[in-house]
Amino acid sequence: MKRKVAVIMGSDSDLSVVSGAIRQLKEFGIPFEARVISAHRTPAEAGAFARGAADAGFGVIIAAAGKAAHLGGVIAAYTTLPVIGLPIKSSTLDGLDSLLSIVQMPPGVPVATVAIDGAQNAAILAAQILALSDAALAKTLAAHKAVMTEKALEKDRKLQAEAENL
Ligand code: RP5
Repeated sequence: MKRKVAVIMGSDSDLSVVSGAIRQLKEFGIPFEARVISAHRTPAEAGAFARGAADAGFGVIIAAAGKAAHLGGVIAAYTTLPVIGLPIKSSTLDGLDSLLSIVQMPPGVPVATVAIDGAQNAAILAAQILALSDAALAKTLAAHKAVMTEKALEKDRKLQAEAENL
């Protein structure tokens, strides 16, 4: 069975950032479901979702949240599925509050945390986890990396040519 990625966010105001993860999952052809679930405003839903996530066919959960961003931690408390925390820059503290709230988990309950607003990396990391048991997806990821490498090499070639003319 092809496992899905859950993309959950604390508020719909996170979507402008989280959409980057959704677009990347779509590009990889990975099935996903997107939800607004809040650790603070809908804690019962958060617990129920996390407890049922594995049986519902999810393989990885991306949890995006800002400010006192407890969503990933609460989700991770209720499931053994890998949880990827995506800190959102949604406050006057420039997202540092979100980052620290997500990354500083106590021993025993990890949340794999990407950069502030690092939506694309959240999706790529989720894909890499699923690719451990999906050879076709592993090939897709290798191709994606090869394209990225070629783009960077092209930038290097271009810069070297431009530097000659400075
Ligand atoms: C967090 O509070 C959400 O993840 C969002 O980043 C932030 C602000 O939420 P809203 O007031 O926009 O709903 O829980």
